[in-house]
Amino acid sequence: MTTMEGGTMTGRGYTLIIGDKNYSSWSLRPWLSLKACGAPFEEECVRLRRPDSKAEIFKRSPSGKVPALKTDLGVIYDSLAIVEFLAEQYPDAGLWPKDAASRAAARCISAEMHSGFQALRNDMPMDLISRFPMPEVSETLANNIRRVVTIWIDTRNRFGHGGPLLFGKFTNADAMYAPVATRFRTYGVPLADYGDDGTAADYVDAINAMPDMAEWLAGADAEMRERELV
Ligand SMILES: N[C@@H](CCC(=O)N[C@@H](CS)C(=O)NCC(=O)O)C(=O)O
Repeated sequence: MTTMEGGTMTGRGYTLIIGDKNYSSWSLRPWLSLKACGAPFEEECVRLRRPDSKAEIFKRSPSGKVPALKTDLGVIYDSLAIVEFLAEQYPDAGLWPKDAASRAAARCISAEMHSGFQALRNDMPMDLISRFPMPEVSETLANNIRRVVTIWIDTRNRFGHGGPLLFGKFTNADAMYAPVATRFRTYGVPLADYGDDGTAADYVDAINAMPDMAEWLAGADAEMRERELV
């Protein structure tokens, strides 16, 4: 079977290797894109923060990181590579916007998230079910937050007319920014202090209101309860 681009279409027997749903922001991203394209898939969770976590991940993912997507074409072991792969495999799912200018913008902001925002990652790690005060805000962290707010406002204003997400309907760009939206809620970030005119706060609400986010959150909650019992 071939895709429209002439590439090989997989048999769709996907397994997504993920970390704990409460903590693994990189796992959440391709999981959301898989849900959005309606691809049937199995999940396999490797518990993070355990003595054997690294060894267990290496058994499944050559980079020693999650997420990884097992397909009949091989293991795709990076979040951005997975969502690109899904966009190729499911061209009708709209994982990238159809219009070239929107698609280029979506790829830019997705790549920017994938390769940057180190302070945001380190100082405000994803912890879905918890609520924490803001950490001490370094200049780098403040710049990271300001940049995310700017990206969300610009993208919503330019491309977001068809719905509440960055390009209206769900795209891979929302997958890349969804964990940030949860972090802003976990740490109660006062977005107005970072240049928000209400657009970024609305976007945080829109992401957190997605049914797929609710499903992931329920999974995180269940896993955390199970952790307490062990
Ligand atoms: N660039 C990778 C980053 C993946 C990553 O850092 N994953 C974390 C979990 S969210 C991980 O595997 N940590 C375990 C470790 O490094 O041992 C991607 O986009 O998939």
